[in-house]
Amino acid sequence: MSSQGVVVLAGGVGASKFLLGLGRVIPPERITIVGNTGDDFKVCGLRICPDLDTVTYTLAGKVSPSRGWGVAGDEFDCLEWLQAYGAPCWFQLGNRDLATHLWRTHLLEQGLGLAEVTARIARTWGLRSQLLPMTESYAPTRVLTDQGDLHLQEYLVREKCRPRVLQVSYRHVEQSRMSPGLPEGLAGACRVVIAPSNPLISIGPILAVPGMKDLLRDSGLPVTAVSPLVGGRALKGPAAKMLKELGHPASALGVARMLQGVAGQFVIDTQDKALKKDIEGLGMQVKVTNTVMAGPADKVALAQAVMGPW
Ligand code: FO1
Repeated sequence: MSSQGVVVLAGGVGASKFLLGLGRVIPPERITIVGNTGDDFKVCGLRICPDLDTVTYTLAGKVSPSRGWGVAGDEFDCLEWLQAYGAPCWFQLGNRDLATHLWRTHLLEQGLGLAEVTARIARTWGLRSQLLPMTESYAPTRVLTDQGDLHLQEYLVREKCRPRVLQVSYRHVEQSRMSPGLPEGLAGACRVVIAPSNPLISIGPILAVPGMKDLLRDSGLPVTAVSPLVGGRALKGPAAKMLKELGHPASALGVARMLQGVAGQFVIDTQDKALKKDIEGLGMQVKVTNTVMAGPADKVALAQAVMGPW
């Protein structure tokens, strides 16, 4: 890889949209994606990697456009049969999507690492970028709430984000190691991008992998983050509610504070231009532009803004 590569830390839906745009601005082969696996989950013994799958399906043009996750046109009769057996079925797994989880679990049981398994699945669907899980071990994000300690997916999907959040933690992350391939990706890169993803449950787990922050800092590369909050609201997901309940400002400023010391450049939406000075006060360069990716042109324009000049 030439030194024109980009490493992107990515959550699910927002990150995937951004990656579609970035892949039109630089060749996709030059993009190394570090995917969050903190939202990984086990259903009937199957290993589900929602964010890795959302990135894969989106870049492959197979994602459900209405949901932003899962496979377009998928059907759910396997889930209906599972329900008849009494299996917990609040997590919607479509028939085609289940094939991915069956195959991933099978390969993991054969002894392959999650990085290799993810690469094989990505190759199957023609991804030209390199997709790496943040770690190969299982380090699920837990949400301590006023209704108990929940797996992230229980909080997000089963409880529909209703409980009040008291704490977010990344279980077993201290024992995890970053995936092979990341140092090489960084060695050929000219920039690290933190995609517009929830800082607590998408980017937080990636940065919590031991050595990750040091590796980014020691790379000497500019680290550019895109705010996932616009006008104090997340376009998708519970970022604003979670930040507020944990005592952070539910705004681009709150996100910038969480990324202080990691990102030196921050992209915020035009609706938030009043926050520019405060974020600059954190020692970050700030760019104000449209960050709402409604269509393909918006995605490309945002990727161009991120890539500079700064
Ligand atoms: N999100 C939901 O709101 N409801 C679901 O039933 C659901 C199932 C699901 C299955 C596979 C998958 O890859 C993603 C799925 N998601 C579902 C999305 C997921 O819960 C989250 O949006 C991410 O984990 C956070 O990025």
